[in-house]
Amino acid sequence: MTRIFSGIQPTGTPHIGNYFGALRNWVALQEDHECVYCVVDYHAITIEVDPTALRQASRNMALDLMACGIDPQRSIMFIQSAVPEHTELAWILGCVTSYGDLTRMTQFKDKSAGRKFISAGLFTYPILQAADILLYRTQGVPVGEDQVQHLELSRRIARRFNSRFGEFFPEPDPIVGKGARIMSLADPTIKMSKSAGEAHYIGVMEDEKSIQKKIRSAVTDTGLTAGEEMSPGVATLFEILELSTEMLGDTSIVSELKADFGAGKLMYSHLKDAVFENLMAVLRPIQARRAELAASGKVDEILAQGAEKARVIARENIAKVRELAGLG
Ligand code: AQP
Repeated sequence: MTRIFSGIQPTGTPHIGNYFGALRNWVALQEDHECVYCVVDYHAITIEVDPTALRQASRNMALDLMACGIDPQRSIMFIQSAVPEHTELAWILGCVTSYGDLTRMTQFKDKSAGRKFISAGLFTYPILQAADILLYRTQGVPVGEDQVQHLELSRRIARRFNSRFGEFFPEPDPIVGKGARIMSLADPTIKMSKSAGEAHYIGVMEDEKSIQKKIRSAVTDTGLTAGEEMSPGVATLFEILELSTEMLGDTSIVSELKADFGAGKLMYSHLKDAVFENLMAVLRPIQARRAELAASGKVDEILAQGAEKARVIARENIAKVRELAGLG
């Protein structure tokens, strides 16, 4: 069975970009793949975070993942730092990674811009990401579009390791579906993300009133006449509507509103109402599940079991890597 790996940073609540771009694919892939899903706390410390808050955030993210549909009975779910083989492999892979390749990573340029202190960890982040993926000899990685460049680097790192030490790692393929780049509703020229600020994302667990307010104040345009090209803000609203209605199994409202748009008579308030109603119909059950899971108090036990299963694979693969690389 094909093995899948993916990770998410415990930097607050997941947003609907994370959900539509990655997490719902994580859930679907559980049906017929061996899935390994990780809360990547080593990645989170590449920038300054409060240690107590981080430990809690990792557990909260695990609860969020389960609420979204990750089933720890079927998938291996754990916190990255509980499997230290990730960092051991990262060192080894760092020795087959080209410095020039790292300097071309656009995410580093974006994330380091405007920072007073730029950690070496932020720069070498893609090597740790390659280690996360390759440690499980992963074949497929469901990600949003912003991670495709890093995945291409992981493939190059796997090739270099294989040619220097002997064939061992498969080259992981990106799995990129619809919704792989959801834009901010407050500024549809930038990606929906938490680091851009509160206004720029809708949290999966966010309060209904707050979601409604963000959708109502989403940037559109001053009204277009028939035949004009859709503005980025309106396109983003339609994308969220389409993704939500697809999940709910009835997309007829999308065709109706698109026909109105084509005829130049779409009222954006109708579009926004439809986005809010359908998005909430997707999010409400997830939010209800999240509340139940938090009350059950079992997250530590689930994560410990996940880490144990992950370590079985990790130990076996790191032993082989050490042997191939002449270490120990
Ligand atoms: N806007 C997005 N649209 C679609 N997919 C997205 N992903 C992230 N943003 C979007 C995908 O979600 C997965 C987890 O991403 P992550 O761990 O990199 O999450 P994050 O960095 O915490 O997400 P943010 O909020 O977007 O982070 P910042 O603010 O740091 O940039 C990945 O598969 C990612 O592609």
